[in-house]
This record gives sequence, structure tokens and C-alpha cells, in this order.
Amino acid sequence: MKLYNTRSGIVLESANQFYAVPSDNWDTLINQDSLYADLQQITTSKTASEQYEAWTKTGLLAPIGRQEVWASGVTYLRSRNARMEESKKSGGDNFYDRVYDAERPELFFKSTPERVVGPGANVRIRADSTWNVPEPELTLFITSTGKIVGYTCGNDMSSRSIEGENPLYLPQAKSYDGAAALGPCLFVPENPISPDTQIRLEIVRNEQAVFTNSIAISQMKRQHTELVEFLYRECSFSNGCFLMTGTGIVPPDDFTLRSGDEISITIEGIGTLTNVVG
Ligand code: DO4
Ligand code: MG
Repeated sequence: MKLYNTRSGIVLESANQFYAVPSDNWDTLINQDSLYADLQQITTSKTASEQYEAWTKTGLLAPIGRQEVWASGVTYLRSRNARMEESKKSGGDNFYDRVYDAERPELFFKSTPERVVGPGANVRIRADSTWNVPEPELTLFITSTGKIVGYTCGNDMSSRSIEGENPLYLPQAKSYDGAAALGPCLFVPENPISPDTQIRLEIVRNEQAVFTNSIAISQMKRQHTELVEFLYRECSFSNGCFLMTGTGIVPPDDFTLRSGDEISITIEGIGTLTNVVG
């Protein structure tokens, strides 16, 4: 099932039918360990309508309310290698190698909800950064009790020049206005998402694809539950939390984003999140 946060209200999609959700509070709706069962109840008690489907075509908002967005890093071999390369000059390269193999994962605070953009909105690159990439990441929604109940597509926009200069600059490379995108919906399956699920990134410039790649989430070194366990050790999340799970796709080193580039992140079962670099 898919939950859409739209300008006209909350819409549930189930088996290609669309239902209005009788709640206008996104935070209390999604922060339920029984979310899948709660949504199933709506499909039996409400009437489906094409009108609600129309709501999902215009005015989609990011599937976030008051939650913090966190991110994990160096969870795929490709990310480890790219980061070791970009930080060679600063001598910070072995941090990435070590964290890839360490018991404790890399977890960092990515975004307040106010800085997150939704489907169709502009993401941003920093004016003081010369090397910029999108990072397409499966993003978990975790309830206050630590249960993963949903998934969405995430874009962890990153400055490679700032992070490469010194790993201690990570918060500046990763957290700024328009550096995180989420959407198009919150995917709420009955069981955890399949490891065979593919993530695909396409970047289009002047109507031509300039970079395309895909990877299965089974290539990730860590378990989702392992990341959640570390994140929830000493942090509580009264509205639940979003957690980006790291990128397995990094464009080649001679690639940098430009203003006007269209970034599309597709995850099987969830949909496509498209944003333009503003
Ligand atoms: O270590 C820096 C960030 C890593 C990251 O964002 C990723 O692997 O996706
Ligand atoms: Mg990332």
C-alpha cells in the first residue's frame, strides 16, 4: 500500500484503488506500529474514487511531517571507494575504510523537515561547493518504538568538494536548505521490502540522460534493523524518524551536477522521485 501526502488531503493507494484517509494528521497516522493493518481497514470501510487518484497527480508533498531525517553512510562498497578517492588529498581516506568494516555504522543528522523538499520541487547545490552529486537512497520510516513500517525514495544531496577537503566538514557537505528530497509516497508493505529491490538513478541534462545506473539493495553491507538499533540507542523520536540507508550509486569523479539537471530516483514498489537542481 502507498500513502500520499497531498495538498488536498492524505490518499491511500491499494491494488490500484485510491481512498481518502480520514485523518489530517500525518504524524499521528504514520507513527503506528500497526500502520499496515490500520490502512487495510480503510480499504474495507471507505469507497475508492478516481477523484482521490487525481490528488496524487498534482500537489504532492514530501511524505514527512515533524520527523527528523537521519542518514547512514558507507553502507555500500561503491560509497566507500568513492569517498576514499575524494579524501585522498586531505589524508582522511582511511576513515571510510574503517567505518565500512566497523561494528558501529556511520549515522549522521541529515535534515530538519523544513529543509526537505518533495516531488517536483527544487533541490539545491551549495554556492560554495564545486563538486556536487545526488545520492539515491532507500529511506526507512521508523516509528517511535523503533519499528520499520514504511519506505520512501530519498536523495541525500552531497558536496563532494567540501567533504573531500576534510571529513570533519561532513555536516556542511550534507546539511543545507534543499539538500534532502523525499517521495513520492510512503510505501507500507505487509512484510519488509525485498532485498532484490532495485534502486535506479537517472540524471537528465538538456533532455539527454547524462548518467544512469542501478543497484539492488541486497548489495548493502548492513541490515536495516542494525542501523535502526544504533540510531535508537540514545535518541528518542516522538514522531518517529526517517533514515536514509546510504548510496550504492556514485557518478564518476568527473561528473558534477549543474543547475537545471533533472534527477529521478526510482525504487521498485515505491515509485519515482523527480527533482530539478534549482
Ligand atoms: O561518509 C560520508 C557520507 C556517506 C553517505 O552519505 C553515503 O554513503 O550515502
Ligand atoms: Mg548518502
